[in-house]
Amino acid sequence: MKTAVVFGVTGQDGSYLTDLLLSKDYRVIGVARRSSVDTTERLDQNINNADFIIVEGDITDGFCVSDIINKYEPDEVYNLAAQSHVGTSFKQPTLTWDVTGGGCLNILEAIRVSPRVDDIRFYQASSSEMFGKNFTLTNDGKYQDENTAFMPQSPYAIAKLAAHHLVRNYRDSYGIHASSGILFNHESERRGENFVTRKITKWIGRFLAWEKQNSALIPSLCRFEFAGDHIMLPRKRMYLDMIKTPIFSKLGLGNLQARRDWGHAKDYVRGMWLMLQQEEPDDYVIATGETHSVEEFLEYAFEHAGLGDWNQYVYIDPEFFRPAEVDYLLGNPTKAAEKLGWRPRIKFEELAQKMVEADINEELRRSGLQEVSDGCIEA
Ligand code: NDP
Ligand code: GDR
Repeated sequence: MKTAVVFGVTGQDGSYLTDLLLSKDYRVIGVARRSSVDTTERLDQNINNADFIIVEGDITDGFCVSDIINKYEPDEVYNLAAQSHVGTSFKQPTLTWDVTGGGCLNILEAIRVSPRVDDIRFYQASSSEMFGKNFTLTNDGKYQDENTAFMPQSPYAIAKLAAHHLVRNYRDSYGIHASSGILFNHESERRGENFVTRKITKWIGRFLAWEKQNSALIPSLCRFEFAGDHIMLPRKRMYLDMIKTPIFSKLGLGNLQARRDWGHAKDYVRGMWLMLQQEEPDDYVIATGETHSVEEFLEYAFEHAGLGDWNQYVYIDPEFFRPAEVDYLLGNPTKAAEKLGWRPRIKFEELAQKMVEADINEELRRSGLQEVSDGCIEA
């Protein structure tokens, strides 16, 4: 039985990677940092699996990282731990540097000094954010691949790029089997709620549950009306007393023109695993090869939820604009397809559908309302 250590196990990718590795009969050691509240919600499905062990650890503590690697003697180590929010990295640049950059160095050093250095394979979660403003322009169009030069635009991307170069340097200098996956944005029903796709689908779920809860009270309700940054219920003043929360805040967003190459996290963790099954370590772009704007995601998600024109529900909040932006990301995953046999199974529309449906059902359930059945959402 192979053993894998997963740093960042409580995150979106950590949870999907754990599902995948356990399905392949690995023993998984998931490293979670100490927190005052439980952070293992995404791992509930595996918590009673005897092959899954959660250990406490923080990647900014080199001794702790070394102890874990020496104690559990892994065959594979995945570094998914990071301060992973680009917007937050502008507000907490030092912390981002220590966790997202320094954390990777701590793991590489722990592997380098381990007596089992030749038996350990390492995966680093690099990011398309490292390309920042840059792209490759050919007759086939504008995209990023393994040969595109990096031009990072945030403290997060700069920390990721430092880690990316460290991985290459440790591979070249010490012969460590270390690979970096340059992953483009990947989302899911388990995505953190302050990333833009999930923020949108979560809002839709909460709004529909709120609307449904109140219209259950008032059969003749004329839906709602719009006022400034709020949506109001109901039009008829006589019902106001019966309604607990007559107003609902609109969805505040920043730059809607940014374009991203969005895939599903479940596909992307398969790419991580495939990289570590190769004889030689290397770097690979993992992406869908499609690009869409935030506005297109909004349009699609609101349509699918049966809400129609998103413009009525959204306001632009300057708080969510970043000091520097990455405008255009479109990955070319040809190398991953040719060398790893990796291809995305879920693309933009199915991804958005899955997220919208999951959030509507979760919010309806939470409000004690009946869930909608697959693929038939009606507002
Ligand atoms: P998440 O933000 O969901 O997860 C990050 C994980 O890192 C969480 O488990 C978090 O723990 C953990 N973590 C944060 N700080 C520390 C620390 N000091 N010590 C130990 N663990 C820590 O990210 P994703 O799952 O989306 O992404 C996984 C990795 O891939 C990240 O490195 C991210 O930067 C990178 N990436 C992600 C992409 C995406 O689109 N999702 C694309 C490209 C790269 P806690 O739960 O306690 O907060
Ligand atoms: P990103 O993802 O920065 O690409 O990093 P995010 O979803 O945060 O932003 C995508 C784009 O949407 C714009 N945007 C908003 N973003 C957020 N979070 N909230 C808003 O209200 C909002 N309004 C507009 C952003 O400006 C941006 O252009 C993600 C993370 O998972 C990184 O860890 C990972 O490395 C990259 O993807 C690839």
